[in-house]
Amino acid sequence: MYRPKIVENLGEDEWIYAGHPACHGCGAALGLRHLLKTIGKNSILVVPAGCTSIIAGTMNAATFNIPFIHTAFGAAAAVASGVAEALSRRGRDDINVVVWAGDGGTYDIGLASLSGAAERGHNILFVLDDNEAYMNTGIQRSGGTPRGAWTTTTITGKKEEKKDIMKIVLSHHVPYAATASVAYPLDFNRKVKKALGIKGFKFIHLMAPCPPGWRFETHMTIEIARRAVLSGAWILMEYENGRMRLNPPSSNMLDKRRIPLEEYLMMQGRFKHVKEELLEELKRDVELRWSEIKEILEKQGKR
Ligand SMILES: Cc1ncc(C[n+]2csc(CCOP(=O)(O)OP(=O)(O)O)c2C)c(N)n1
Ligand SMILES: [Mg+2]
Repeated sequence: MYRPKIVENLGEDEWIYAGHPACHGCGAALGLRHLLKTIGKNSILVVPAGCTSIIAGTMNAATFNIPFIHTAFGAAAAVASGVAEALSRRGRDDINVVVWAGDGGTYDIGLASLSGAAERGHNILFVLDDNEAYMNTGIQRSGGTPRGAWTTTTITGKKEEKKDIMKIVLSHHVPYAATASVAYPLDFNRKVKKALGIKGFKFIHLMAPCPPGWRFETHMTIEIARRAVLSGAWILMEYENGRMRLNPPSSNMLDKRRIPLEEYLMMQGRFKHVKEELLEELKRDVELRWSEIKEILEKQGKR
């Protein structure tokens, strides 16, 4: 059977069965496949309400071949804290406790429990599966929806900027935090492995495009995720003990070697109403983000 090399590099084992009910082209299903290949069977996945609650299977069907806990929408990090502490008391430091939460379950309703778990420093890997809206309930805006994006509750485009969740997480002094993308699975794999090797609360923010919610054809998921990175709208980076590093290809993009932002935005129906003035504003948002990154790197260089 033909297998793309990239998947071979992540290993032969599959912990997510074929035939699951995710939409065609679902970025989250792909991210989960790669995540589970990396964390392996000695792991417990903790998942709040969201698309993954459905992908996990209904009635007597199960999609994941590892232990899986469904939690209330806001509670994933609190439940994972309890699981991690119980395992620790039993001396079971061989089991990974991994939260997989949507943007609604992280930026919004799950923020208090995330903050508590991060501040207490429980031994958890928290993966934010960001599809930039409440997709499971019909594409409502979240704090993670970017400015300009259409959703069913922002029909003329969201007016507010995407919340900077990374800054919030970093304010808890966590030992490891990174961004990742489903278009760069080996980078994601390396970051998950690295996080699992560190004790305490770790955070990975994974960009996972959603064909029905972002309004694009199902075979375009990877291309769109890749263009998010190549246009500089999504930046691959990692923080270890508060020190930031950019990762390829973002690490080569400080001098603006990027594709035009519209080559990312205009592939998606959710941005099709965006005209010149708003496009300029969205470009300014991206530039502002990059100038902040430059400033952080320069300050670090002086230390
Ligand atoms: C307290 C509460 N409010 C609302 C809901 C309904 N609900 C279930 S999933 C969901 C949206 C989840 O969005 P997100 O976290 O972004 O995950 P996605 O569906 O996009 O994967 C909502 C509003 C709920 N389950 N519990
Ligand atoms: Mg979502």
